[in-house]
This record gives sequence, structure tokens and C-alpha cells, in this order.
Amino acid sequence: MRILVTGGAGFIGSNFVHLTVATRPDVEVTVLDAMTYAGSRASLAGVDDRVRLVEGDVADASVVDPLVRESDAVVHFAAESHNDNSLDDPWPFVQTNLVGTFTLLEAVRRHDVRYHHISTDEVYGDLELDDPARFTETTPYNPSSPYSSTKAGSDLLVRAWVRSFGVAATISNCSNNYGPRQHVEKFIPRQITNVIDGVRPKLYGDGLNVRDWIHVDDHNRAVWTIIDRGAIGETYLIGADGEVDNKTVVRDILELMGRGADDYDHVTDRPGHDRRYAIDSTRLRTELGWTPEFGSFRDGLAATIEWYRDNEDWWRPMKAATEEKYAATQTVVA
Ligand code: NAD
Ligand code: TDX
Repeated sequence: MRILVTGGAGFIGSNFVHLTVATRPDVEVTVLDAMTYAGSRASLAGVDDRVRLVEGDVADASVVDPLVRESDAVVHFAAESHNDNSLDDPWPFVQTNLVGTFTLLEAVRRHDVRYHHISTDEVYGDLELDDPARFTETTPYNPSSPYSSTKAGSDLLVRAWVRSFGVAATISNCSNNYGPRQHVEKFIPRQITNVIDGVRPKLYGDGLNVRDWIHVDDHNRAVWTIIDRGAIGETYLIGADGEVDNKTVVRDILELMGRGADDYDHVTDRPGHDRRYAIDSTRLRTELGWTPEFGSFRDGLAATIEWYRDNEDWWRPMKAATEEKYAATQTVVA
């Protein structure tokens, strides 16, 4: 099987490539990645000899078309992925997430290639803290940010291309991922690397916002389950029952790293900050038989802290510029 992995030099895509190389010797992997600030060759270290890396833009049909033509399946991870960046400058999100997905869909339509679309639970908007509801495959779309609205738009393009053109596609909407090789702009790696640097973690607003955490390997095992056994045209939600509020995450990181649990700052809140995400993944579990392998979030977090301690060469080059950018908009409020 020849598989085209877009965004394979980013966080989730590179972990997908490592998992694939380790568990599927029969799969030939080509990565298409524009190597933006979020893409890193170092994320593919150790699998370079099994993977072809093509540097290019998913919105460029002249690059995408021949790569899709020679593939048996496309897994589309490439995106502009950070909410804070989308508030600062939304245009790259429209271009990559919408035009990029359109370009891939046209190519898989032309060449009749199986397509799996990676998306997020943020397309459903947010839930109140005391709402017993969780997102399901039938929850109406209600995105809040430029990031989540462009992801929502890309999902709708996929649904239309399935219905109107018979494209053989599946979609997955996953909750917040954590694990190795996540950019230090994101919540968990930002705080771990701050603590390593002797800087106090930064909590947005009151810190009571809830995210539903899943280890990136559990996400990627679910993606393979859907590629193998998912019904064409269907959407599957991926989540591991990992709801935790941000304050608890920061306190866990501080404790696991041997610091006082209250040794953090509250900073300016994110505009439009979604309150809570929660996934009901019953469909994926009952229809396709997937279950997460990581037992507890705290164990996964401890392993992730170890990874950042052991791989400073990987994250150090991006740390200073990331914090400089945050410093321009965020101030300590408590
Ligand atoms: P990331 O920002 O770490 O990686 C994105 C990758 O895409 C980078 O390697 C980047 O260079 C590449 N890229 C960006 N624009 C491109 C373009 N125009 N052409 C080709 N490559 C381009 O993101 P991530 O966290 O790994 O997210 C991957 C996917 O998973 C995204 O589609 C995201 O919406 C989705 N997702 C992420 C999470 C999460 O918690 N991180 C949760 C659910 C879904
Ligand atoms: O320094 C911080 N302090 C803080 O309190 C940062 C960077 C974030 N936060 C908060 C904001 C969120 O409530 O932590 C939570 C997680 O923030 P992010 O890591 O920016 O993730 P989020 O906005 O929830 O989106 C993530 O999950 C869904 C990914 O970035 C998306 O790509 C994915 O679709």
C-alpha cells in the first residue's frame, strides 16, 4: 500500500508516520509538507530511510496531483493548527485549511483515491462546564475561532465531495492531543518547557476551561482503524474520556516536575476562548472496535515530560521566538 501523509512533519502527522513505519512494514509512506514554522525534519529522524519527504504546499495542484495519482490512500493532517495564531492572522488558515483541502479533494476525485480527513472536535463549538452533554457525530457545527471555522468548512467540503462526486472519504474529529513532538506553542509543551527553563507556567483566564485529552498514539491508532474498517462517507469521533481542566493540568505538570503546585501565573485570556470540549466516542468503539491503550492521563503526561527533558535539541530552536510572540499579547494578571 502506498500512502500519502500530508503534514507528516508536524506533531500528529509525524507520530502517525513513526507508528506506521513501526507497525506496517508493507506500507510505503510519502510525506507532503510545506515545512512551515510547525514542520520539522527532526520529527522524522529515525524513519528517514523508510519515508520520502516532499516539500510542498497542499494548496498547489501541480504538486498534489502527481503525488495523489501514485497513491492508494491519502491521510490529510496538514493544517494551520493553532487557535492563538488564527486570532492574530486568519488568512493562512483560510488558504491552507480550506483551499488546501479543496485541492486534495479534487485530486482524489480525479484519480479515484481513498481519502481520510483529519479534523477536530472544535468544529462543534463549546459546552458549558455543568452540561452533561458530550459531542457526538450528530452534534450541529458551531465553530468559534478562525481556526475551528476553517476546519469546519474543510469537513463540509469533504461531505459534499462524497455526496456529489462519490469520493471515497472518511472523516475523524478528535479531541486535544498530547505527546512527543508537539510544538511548544501548544499548552502542555509550553508549560513543560517553561518549567525546564525556570519560568512559571501561564494559565489563560480563570484556568477552568476543560479539554478532553488523548495521547497522540491512541489518536493515530484510531485513524488506522478507520482507514482499515471505516464506512465510506462516515464521520467518527475520537476521544479517550480524558476531560481535565487547565488548572489541574498545570498543577499536575508542576508536581510531576518537582515544583510547587501553585507556582504558576494567570495571564490574559484568549478572546472567544472555548469553555469545554467533550467527546462521546461510542460509535468508534462499538462499530469499529477501537479502544485507547493509554491508561491514565497522568501517566501519559509523565511520559511526555520525560520526552521533553530528553529531547531539548528538538524543541530549543523554537522556544525563544514562541515566547517572544506570546509576550507581545499576554500579560500576567494574577
Ligand atoms: P501541527 O501544526 O503540529 O502540524 C501541521 C503540519 O502541517 C506542519 O508540519 C506544517 O508544516 C504542515 N503544513 C501547514 N500548512 C501546510 C500546507 N499549506 N501544505 C503542506 N503542509 C502544511 O498540527 P497538528 O497538531 O499535528 O495537527 C494535525 C492535524 O490534526 C490538523 O489537521 C489539526 O486540525 C488536527 N487536529 C489536531 C489536534 C491537536 O490537539 N493538535 C486535535 C484534533 C485534530
Ligand atoms: O499558554 C497557554 N495557556 C493556556 O491556559 C496556552 C498555549 C493555552 N492555554 C489554554 C487554552 C486552552 O483552553 O489551554 C487549552 C489548550 O490550548 P491549546 O494547546 O492552544 O489547544 P486548543 O486551543 O484547545 O486546540 C488544540 O486542540 C484541538 C489544538 O491546538 C487544535 O489544533 C486542535 O484542533
